[in-house]
Amino acid sequence: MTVGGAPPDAPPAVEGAPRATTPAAFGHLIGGEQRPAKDGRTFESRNPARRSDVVGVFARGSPADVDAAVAAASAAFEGWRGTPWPRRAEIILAASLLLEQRKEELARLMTREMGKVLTEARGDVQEAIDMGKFIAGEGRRAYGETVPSELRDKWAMTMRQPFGVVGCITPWNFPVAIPSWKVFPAIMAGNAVVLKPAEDTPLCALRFVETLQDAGLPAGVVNIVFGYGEDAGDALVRHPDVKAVYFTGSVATGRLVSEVCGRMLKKCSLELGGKNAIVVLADADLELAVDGALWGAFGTSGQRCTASSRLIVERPVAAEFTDRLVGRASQLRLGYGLDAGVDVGPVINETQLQRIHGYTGVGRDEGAVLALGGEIATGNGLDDGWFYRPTVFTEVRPEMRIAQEEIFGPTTAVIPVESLDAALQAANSTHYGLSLSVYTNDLRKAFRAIHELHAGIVYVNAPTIGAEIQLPFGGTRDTGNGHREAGGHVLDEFSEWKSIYIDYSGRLQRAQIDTE
Ligand code: UN1
Repeated sequence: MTVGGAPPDAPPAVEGAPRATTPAAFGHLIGGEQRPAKDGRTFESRNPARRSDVVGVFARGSPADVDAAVAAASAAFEGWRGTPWPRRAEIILAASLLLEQRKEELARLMTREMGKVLTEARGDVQEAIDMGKFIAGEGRRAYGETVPSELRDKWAMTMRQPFGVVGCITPWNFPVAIPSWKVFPAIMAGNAVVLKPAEDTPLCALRFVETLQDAGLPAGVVNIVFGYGEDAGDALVRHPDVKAVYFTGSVATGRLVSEVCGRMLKKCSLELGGKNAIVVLADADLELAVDGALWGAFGTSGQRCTASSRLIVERPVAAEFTDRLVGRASQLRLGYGLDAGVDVGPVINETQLQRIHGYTGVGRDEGAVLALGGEIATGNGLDDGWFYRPTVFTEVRPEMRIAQEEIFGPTTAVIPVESLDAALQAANSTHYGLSLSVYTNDLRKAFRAIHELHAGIVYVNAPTIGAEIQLPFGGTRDTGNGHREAGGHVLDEFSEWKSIYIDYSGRLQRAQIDTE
């Protein structure tokens, strides 16, 4: 296998545009260089809107590749840890500015590699830019504390220290933003990283890390092993030299990651999805709520852990809300996200398509009313992609599986309720607790909802998607294990504290004993 870009017989790669030629081949990024898999295995990344379009062929990681990447990260760690915080920040800021320059190119690649429409892909890259700029500010902050000692002539203070080599495992739905949420703060704090991006979006991850290298990041500080969870991801989590693991993905995989980390006494931060709800109260601005539901449920084809997959509506306005929603959703145009006028792109792959369709059967069997969609979309140029029609179920009860389980597709469930109390109870009735929202013009009801909705993120008069990086991101219950990404406290996730005592009395002073 040749690595590092287009093979000799291929024309220069034009990202964002399908090619009919031999696809480019890419190796793992280890110690600043692309390397083929030790066992020579590869896998393809394909355009989900045009299955015949192969975005690239990638090294498929095995435990041996993970070993090599961790060794490269370990070798780079000491030098990086010793690099002053402001200098590390400058590199991150420079990478963010490069991302700004490359935003369009990267967004087009993203649409090609995972399907989200171009405007949303631009937003994904923007979220990474925001994260880089935000965290770079820590380079001249990252304050520790000076703390009074109980003894005379003794000084006490704290400082942050990195963990060492950390592992980041990221999903395909935000293929630049989510790696940035983990990698930028990890390296800001002085860690070295091995990143295992989702097998569906390897090239987005590579392009993201290349901006860091182009901005001056020393080789080996961030490494990538491509491939699948069961071999590369698992080996990364189990590696004894990986001191902390940051994972975004499914609850089932998160439990496995957490079990291994628990046994090995590693720090483990999990972000595991949601079954988010918009509550629409009878006094709400209904058109605003429909706008929000449409964006929250069908943006990114519903493939966000923040997606508005439940719409809990007070009975007096449920019929009108549903009619307007179905009317608007039926107008959404499916297609390739690089084509003008497309509102909704494909879903990521065939497995997901079948899973989403399977839930349509589940909803029907449970007695919910299918008001829109419920089918795989074909014709009009959609046959070569994984497209699913925006789907709306109505007359859904909170306990139904389609109202409890994360579908991760363009399917939403309208749940009529009789009161604010019933709405809040229904909203809190799943195992997840990522993002919940309420539409109301009644201040008292809004504040009651803010107080009682049990989630990591609550919105008022906005849908469940649209988190900004300067606030903590994460959720309660099975959405995670109590950690938050992003936000002003993010360095707490990526560093540990060192407490320092300096005794300048010149004599032995015993704490707790020689106090006056
Ligand atoms: C995700 O779906 O995993 O709030 C992340 C949002 C985005 C991030 C979503 N800013 O929807």
